[in-house]
Amino acid sequence: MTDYAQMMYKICIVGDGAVGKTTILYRYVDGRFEKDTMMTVGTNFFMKEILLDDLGIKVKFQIYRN
Ligand SMILES: Nc1nc2c(ncn2[C@@H]2O[C@H](COP(=O)(O)OP(=O)(O)OP(=O)(O)O)[C@@H](O)[C@H]2O)c(=O)[nH]1
Ligand SMILES: [Mg+2]
Repeated sequence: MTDYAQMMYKICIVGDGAVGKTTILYRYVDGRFEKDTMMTVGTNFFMKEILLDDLGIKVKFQIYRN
């Protein structure tokens, strides 16, 4: 089993209303197109983990969106 070094990034997604911020996050994090998004109220976040095998690094993203 590989012992990965860990990195954590917090990312904030901001932009004009209805430009597709929530949709692109569903696509990246869950791999699906969510066509029935509602206007996002307040803030919450998605988690995404990727493994960079060649570098032996596990990267965690906490992606906040408004
Ligand atoms: N066809 C298509 N529709 C998209 C795409 N991205 C977003 N939409 C549509 O555009 C609308 C707004 O998308 P959202 O992801 O909710 O936009 P948002 O930027 O999060 O909006 P707020 O939360 O109100 O700020 C939704 O009806 C989506 O289905 C895309 O790549 N293709
Ligand atoms: Mg949104």
